[in-house]
Amino acid sequence: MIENSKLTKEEVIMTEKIQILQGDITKLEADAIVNAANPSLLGGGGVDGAIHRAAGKGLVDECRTLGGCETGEAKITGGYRLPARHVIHTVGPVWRGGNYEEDELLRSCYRNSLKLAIANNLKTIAFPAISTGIYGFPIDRATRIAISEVKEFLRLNTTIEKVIFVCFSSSDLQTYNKIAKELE
Ligand code: AR6
Repeated sequence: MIENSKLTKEEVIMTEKIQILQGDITKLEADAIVNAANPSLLGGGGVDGAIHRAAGKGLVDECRTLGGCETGEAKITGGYRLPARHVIHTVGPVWRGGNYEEDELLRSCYRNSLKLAIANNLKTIAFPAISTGIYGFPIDRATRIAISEVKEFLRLNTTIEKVIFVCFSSSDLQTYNKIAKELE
C-alpha cells in the first residue's frame, strides 16, 4: 500500500469501500491498477509510461496481443513486475470542449474497468485520474464523474471490496477530497 505520512487523518477520506490517496499508482498492491492508456495499448507518457516502465517488457508483449482498445472500453493483462496482480487498461476520452460525449466516455472507462474486475473475480482496484493529464479533461469535472460512477457501481455490485483513487499531485488530492465530501 502507499504510505503517505504527509496526510493527516482528516485528509484521507475513507468510506466503507472507497479510499483516496496521494502517490504513485505503480507502487500499489492491489488486485488491479488501472492504466490511463491510449488506443494502441502499447505505452505512452504519464501514468501509462510509468506503469510500463515498472512492469517491464512482459506487459507490452501481452498488450501487443490485445488488438488495441476503443475509447471508453477496458482490457486486462497481468501485472508482471508490478506489485499489483493485474493491469486494467482503459482509454479515456481526449477533452475537446465537452460536446463530444467526453463525460459519458469517461464514465464508461470507470464502469467497464469495474465490470472487468468483477469478471476476473478481483476485489481491490486502484484508479488514476483518467484523462486529466495529457488528454486535458478538467479535473473537477472528471473527479465528479469518477467518484459518482464508482459509488453508483458499488451500490449495485457488492463483490468489489475496495476502490482506491490514486492522486498524483496534492492539488488533485484536494479536489478528490472536496468532491467526495460533496457527493457523500
Ligand atoms: N501514479 C498515479 N498517477 C499518475 C502517475 C503515477 N505514477 N503518473 C501520472 N499520473 P495521464 P491521460 C497522473 O497524462 O490524461 C499517455 O501518453 C497524472 O498526474 O497519464 O488519460 C497515454 O498513452 C494525471 O492526474 O493520462 C495516452 O496517450 C493522471 O495520471 C495519454 O497519456 C492521468 O494523466 C492519456 O492521457
